[in-house]
Amino acid sequence: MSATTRRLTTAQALVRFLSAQYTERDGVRRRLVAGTWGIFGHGNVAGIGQALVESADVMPYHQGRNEQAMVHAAVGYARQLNRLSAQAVTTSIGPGATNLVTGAALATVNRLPVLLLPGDYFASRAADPLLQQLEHPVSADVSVNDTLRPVSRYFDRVTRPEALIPSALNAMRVLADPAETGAVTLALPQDVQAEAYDWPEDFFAERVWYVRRPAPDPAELTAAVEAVRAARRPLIVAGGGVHHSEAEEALRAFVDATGIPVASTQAGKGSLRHDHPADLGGIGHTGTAVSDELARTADLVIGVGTRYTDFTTASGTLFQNPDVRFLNLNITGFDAHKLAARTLVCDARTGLERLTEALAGHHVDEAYTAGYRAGKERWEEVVETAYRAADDSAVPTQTQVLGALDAVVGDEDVVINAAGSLPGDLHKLWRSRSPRQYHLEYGYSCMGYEIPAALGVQQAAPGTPVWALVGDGTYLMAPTEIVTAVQEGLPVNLVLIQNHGYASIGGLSEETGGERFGTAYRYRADDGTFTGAPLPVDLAANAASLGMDVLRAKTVRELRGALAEARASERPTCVYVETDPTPTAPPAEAWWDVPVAEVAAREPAVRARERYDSQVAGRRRHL
Ligand SMILES: Cc1ncc(C[n+]2csc(CCOP(=O)(O)OP(=O)(O)O)c2C)c(N)n1
Ligand SMILES: [Mg+2]
Repeated sequence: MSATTRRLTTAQALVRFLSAQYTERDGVRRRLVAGTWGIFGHGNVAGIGQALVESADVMPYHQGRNEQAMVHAAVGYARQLNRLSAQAVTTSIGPGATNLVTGAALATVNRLPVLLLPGDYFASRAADPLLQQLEHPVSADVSVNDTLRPVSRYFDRVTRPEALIPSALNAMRVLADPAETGAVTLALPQDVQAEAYDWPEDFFAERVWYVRRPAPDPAELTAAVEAVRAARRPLIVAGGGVHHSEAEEALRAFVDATGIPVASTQAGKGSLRHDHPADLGGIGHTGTAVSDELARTADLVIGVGTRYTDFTTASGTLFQNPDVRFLNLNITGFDAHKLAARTLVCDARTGLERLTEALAGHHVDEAYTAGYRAGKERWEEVVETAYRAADDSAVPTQTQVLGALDAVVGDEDVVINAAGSLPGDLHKLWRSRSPRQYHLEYGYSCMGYEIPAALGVQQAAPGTPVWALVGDGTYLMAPTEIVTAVQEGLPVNLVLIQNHGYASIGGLSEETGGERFGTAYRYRADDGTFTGAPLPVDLAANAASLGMDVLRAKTVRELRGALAEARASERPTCVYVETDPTPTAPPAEAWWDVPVAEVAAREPAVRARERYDSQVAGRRRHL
């Protein structure tokens, strides 16, 4: 160990430290924190901000417009790179910091790494209360940054310079740990950021964080192999862990060897290519008929890297075989133990490889494979019907928009979406051609993720066509990073679907007795409801005003042309399309629990409750 020291501020030391951190997996080394997004105000302008100027050669800086959006961009980046590289986000104190909360929750829910560096009050308390400081009357050390604790996988407030050393090391450990990763927050009191300290030189040495691939425990593996051999109707549920682990090849080898079919969650879709004979598409509430039918009768459900959200289990109603058992392969014990499963707590790729070896010679019955292949063919017809427009000169429906996009994209394109009616349509219909193509954020389903995430994905995959698909409601929630795309010359594509409000929640409201209340973007009518004419907004003009090229498509034919033009363009381009609301999406194949009023004065809610009670009766607890 060298005894030399370097005199730097805490902020300068942190930026230097971050620039020397690397991950390594499968022999590939990457920067752990590859860049820093930032919006400056007091709390970071003279601390981290000054440090970033000094370190511009080793720490790229990206200017954002909204703190939440900067986190989304960083999350998109990390997901595209299989969590092997992340970005940091620095903010001022107060509102800049609390704007991080939604992004942090999204990162943590989806198990995706992001480093958050909000400014904080003076550790010295020399000038309390600062502008934007929350004074908690009975807990003097509480600041607004404490709102980040429940949504962070690691949190520290660095109240002295030297406390940065353990804190920064722990932050890297959590960011790079596949079982623990998520949002990591280092709250940085602004006086400490500017304070000088004699840092041991070794703090700045290059450090490699190995992203481990733990193998299954031998006893767990033996039990798992027995369970698979005994199963007559096994079904794999592929989750996001397959992608994070880059286990797609291992999954395909397992499936080719055993004939066990794969249904996927929103995060797991694309684990097998859509045209693999054992790929059944999405599962659960937004799943395909063939997946959900198999799920109802499966005797062994093999979850690989899945969290089993209510969309996947149809709120506990999907897996109806009285003898169904679960086998969960997951890197976290927490997820592996869900549904009282047999567990394989290990890396997805390593676990699948070991299972394939141990099951050599095992294959499911031909009658079973023939059955699901026929079901898959029937569903392909459903997709064709939903995609096809009888008349090219007509206004497209939403599924016809997806059909037009399907016709234009290549294998490498990335399609990003998070909320509205698109996630359901995409989960049922999208034909994923490559592992990274289907980028659905459905852990947090956060309106406004799409556009900033497209920036992060584009930064991580230069030269790849990237599409953010958004509804009008989602667009209005967070169009800000269009400006950033223009500034950075990121040629992202935006498909903006105008249907005058929340089509998805409108439909849900109708089903659950809410009578579409408050879900349309319309003028207030004489009776006080928002049922007047649609609002005269022009979102295409809005996107153009932020600097995007805009192509307006009125018909299916124009849409196809516009999508092709956007894909070829080297500028950020928005394809704007107003859709025909005629429903052309296949209906849900499984339920989703949204509790309905048990007593109500209005008839629609009374009827909805009757339907609700009959669905609830089908819920199972798996023990
Ligand atoms: C930040 C956020 N707020 C609220 C919701 C609840 N929500 C889910 S979808 C949706 C409406 C989306 O509207 P739009 O983008 O126009 O898509 P459409 O439903 O019309 O397809 C809402 C409000 C959410 N998912 N995220
Ligand atoms: Mg809408």
